[in-house]
Amino acid sequence: MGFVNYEVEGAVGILTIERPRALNALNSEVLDDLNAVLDQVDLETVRCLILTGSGDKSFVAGADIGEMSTLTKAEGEAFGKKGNDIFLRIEKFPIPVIAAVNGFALGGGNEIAMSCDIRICSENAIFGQPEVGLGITPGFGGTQRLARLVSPGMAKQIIFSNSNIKAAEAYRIGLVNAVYPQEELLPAAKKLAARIAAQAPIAVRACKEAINEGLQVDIEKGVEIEEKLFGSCFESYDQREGMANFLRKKDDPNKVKVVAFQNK
Ligand code: CO8
Repeated sequence: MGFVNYEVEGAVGILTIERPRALNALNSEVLDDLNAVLDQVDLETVRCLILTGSGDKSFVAGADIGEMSTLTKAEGEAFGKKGNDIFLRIEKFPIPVIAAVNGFALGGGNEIAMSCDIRICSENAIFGQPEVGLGITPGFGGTQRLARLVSPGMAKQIIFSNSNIKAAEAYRIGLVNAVYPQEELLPAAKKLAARIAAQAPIAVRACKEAINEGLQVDIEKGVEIEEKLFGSCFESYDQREGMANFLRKKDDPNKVKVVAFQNK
């Protein structure tokens, strides 16, 4: 795919946005390619995705400012919807998605990272929503996800003042879960993804759905959502075998084994 490379290593899929001449900025073609690559993910075998950017300077330097510069109001709204539809698809993608933020994550770059389930970054990562400096609002979910992920007050400060933040500050406010030297970032993302991929896939998917759906409703409805998803895991091979393995292990520690979950 032109601007998005997709590779599979074991049960982990790695999507790399590759538009190095524009620091991986998102134009319509990149967004289309990303959507097409998501279509290719084989959910039978791939259990976790990593999203990263090419090179060691930029994850994604935002939406393409050249493409946006002449849009009409209607075209602006349509471009916002195009990005939002794809970012919602990432957010709701059945398997977990880890953003490995390897440099600038500005505007649409921070927004795509926030649509992933987990964010880790390199020490040189810079996050920000510079849109008000360009005369627009964040348009790919930034006002919504940043306020939910950090806090409304912190999101407003970052967005209103067009202030970029460094990796350490992103970690302090909870925007990323961990910071690594650049060369250790992808290996760390792969290690985390492989660990997730080794768990019972039906259960991991259900956890993602429960957390995402539950955050949209009050606690009573949230626990109902969890109950249904919890119940849905029973009678699966993975639930039976996961629990039987624990019980065998209790009888005889020599019987400890790693369960090969089968996604069924
Ligand atoms: N769009 C298009 N091209 C870009 C972008 C971008 N967002 N970012 C960088 N580039 C290009 C530069 O134009 C340059 O191209 P060229 O070599 O042809 O001149 C190349 O990438 C390298 O960039 P720089 O020379 O500027 O590199 P520096 O190291 O000097 O600076 C920065 C790096 C600080 C990242 C700088 O490039 C920069 O500030 N980029 C713009 C960052 C930005 O403002 N991003 C937010 C964009 S707005 C947005 O994302 C809104 C999302 C919602 C949209 C909703 C639509 C309705």
